[in-house]
Amino acid sequence: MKEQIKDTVRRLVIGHGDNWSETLSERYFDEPVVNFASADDPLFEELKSIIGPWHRTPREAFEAAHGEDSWRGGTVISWVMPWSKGLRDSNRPCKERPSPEWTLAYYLSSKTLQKQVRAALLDELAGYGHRGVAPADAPWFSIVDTPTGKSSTWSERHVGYVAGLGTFGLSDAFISEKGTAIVLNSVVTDAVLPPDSRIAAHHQANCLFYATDRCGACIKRCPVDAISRSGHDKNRCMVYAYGPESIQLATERGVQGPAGCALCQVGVPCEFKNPSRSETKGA
Ligand code: B12
Ligand code: SF4
Ligand code: SF4
Repeated sequence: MKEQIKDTVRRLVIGHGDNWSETLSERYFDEPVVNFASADDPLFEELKSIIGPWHRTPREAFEAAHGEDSWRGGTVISWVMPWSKGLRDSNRPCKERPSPEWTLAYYLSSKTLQKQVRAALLDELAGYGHRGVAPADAPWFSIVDTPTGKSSTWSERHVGYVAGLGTFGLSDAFISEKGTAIVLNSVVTDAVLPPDSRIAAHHQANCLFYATDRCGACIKRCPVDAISRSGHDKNRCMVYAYGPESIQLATERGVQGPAGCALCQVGVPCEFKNPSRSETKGA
């Protein structure tokens, strides 16, 4: 069944009508990488301390959709959607704002593609007799204000970490085997499937800064100094990537919403691969 689910996610992403750029003559997204976590992995409960008590467990997510005591165990399916080389090439020379192609790709993927892929996957699982929920589309999903910046009730990156898809970087970005120029999605299902293992030594192991004491390339890529050796300033990043000037630029580009940014996710060693796979401390 795992292989069927992987094939389904690949088909849904690759075949989606919005996964094509006329100007680049290329897809926005390459083939996704799909992993599985046991929904009862104790790490999901620990996320309430790591992130905050507002973060939901898979069981809570499922029971909010299907009723109290409906949970009999299950799986979280988490997937990485890597941005294509053409799209990354378009954003790499940018020093101030993202390329027009990036803005359009960000808009299409967040407004339609991701939502429709999650819904279509849940439909396919229902065909096999399994119930599920897409937390990102649930009525309880929200972005939460904290003193250090925005958080959420379902963090796709932390879920990806539990599923063994990668780790966090100095810039806060999630570094997968397909790098950091990615989008992450997940659904919870009551299908009980063997989980993938977490091979990373710790939650920052894929980042060269933490693995080797070198790098910091993302610091230089950020136009507003939101990244430093002490990490990522989320508030500064948010104002730049989603604030009024970004919305104005998106409007000029014919898109409703912010223009996005992600300059720290291209032109860096972790752009399209896990850079610490062959480089470890002292190696
Ligand atoms: C709120 C939000 C933001 C906020 C805050 C980001 C943040 N760091 O949390 C702001 C506005 C700054 C932001 C900016 C951007 N975002 Co945003 N954002 C989100 C959103 C909606 C929620 C994030 C969330 O819940 N954070 C929770 C907090 C707690 O995470 P955190 O502080 O980074 O977590 C740290 C600690 O938990 C710590 N930690 C400490 N101890 C331990 C122990 C363990 C075991 C673990 C696992 C972790 C851990 O590790 C983390 C890193 O320091 C997600 C979508 C989603 N639902 O997940 C997208 C998301 C994170 N954003 C995304 C993107 C692409 C962007 C932008 C590029 C903007 C754009 N779209 O153009 C920038 C990139 C910023 C950056 N350098 O990473 C992608 C991430 C892609 C990636 N490779 O990481 C996401 C996942 C959307 C998606 N579906 O793909 N975003
Ligand atoms: S550019 Fe270097 S320091 Fe920054 S997240 Fe990537 S590997 Fe880590
Ligand atoms: S997304 Fe843009 S503003 Fe935010 S940290 Fe990366 S480069 Fe800086």
